[in-house]
Amino acid sequence: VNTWLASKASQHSTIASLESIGKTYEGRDMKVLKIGEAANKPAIWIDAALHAREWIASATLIYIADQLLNEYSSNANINKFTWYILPIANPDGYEYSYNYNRFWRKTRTRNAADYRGTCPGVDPNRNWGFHFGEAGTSNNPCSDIYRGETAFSEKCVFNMKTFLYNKRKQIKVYISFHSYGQMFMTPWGYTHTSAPSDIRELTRVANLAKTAIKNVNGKSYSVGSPGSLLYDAAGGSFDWAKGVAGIKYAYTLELRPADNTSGGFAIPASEILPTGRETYAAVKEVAKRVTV
Ligand code: VAL
Repeated sequence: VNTWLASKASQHSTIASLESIGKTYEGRDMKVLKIGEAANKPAIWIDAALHAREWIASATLIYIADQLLNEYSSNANINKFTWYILPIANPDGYEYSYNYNRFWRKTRTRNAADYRGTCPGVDPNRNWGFHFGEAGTSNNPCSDIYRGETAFSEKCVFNMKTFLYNKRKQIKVYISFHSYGQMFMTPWGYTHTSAPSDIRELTRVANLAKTAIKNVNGKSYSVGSPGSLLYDAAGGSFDWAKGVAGIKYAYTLELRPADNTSGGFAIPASEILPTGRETYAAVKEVAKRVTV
């Protein structure tokens, strides 16, 4: 992925550049592709595979990056923004999922609270510093929703939040790609009993994106908060983006498939392109509807 990103950045060097936003616990660079001219336009951030096993999220974002590079100069809804693209948000976990355990979700950090040393890893979507440690998180290092000792204990999460916080005035849209479930999620993840004050606007845009997805291959997405569709999940990235960084349009997408009977995390490769196409339509719809 990093080789591909580097070659794309040099092929499109007038509008693209590649930057490391820091190193992971195991020392891997986290590469963000920036698409846009030097001028400081409002920005859209998209990340994928914060959860290691959700490979379709990375593949989809790589497809979208390619399309954005091709269309940037000719599409006004795309080039009104600068784009920040992080295709692998948890590279240590991704590598582990790739080589050792396909269904690994967390980071690979050694946990101080894990005395036997048998349960590495923190859920990087429970490790953000907004309502940290609340509903839908665990203090058990062996749990797949282990939140970590403290907020931002995970280097990959810390690196992302530092970048996002520094650019919070520029970034208007935050989107995190996960799988699976076919859901277009709005904040808050930490509770299902309250919503942000501008939830109507966030839901309006999400519903337009949902229609854009349906129009490509007929796939149905549901729109709502994690707690209304699935379960509460405090300490997630999009809650922090909205609640602390003040990024108005903050979304988490659960991509294909709808359920475990149709592949779960191990979705067939034949679905990569269709997923890429319909998700790109959703992203373009958001870019079109967000006024800057
Ligand atoms: N499935 C995601 C998670 O568990 C959502 C709920 C944000 O982190």
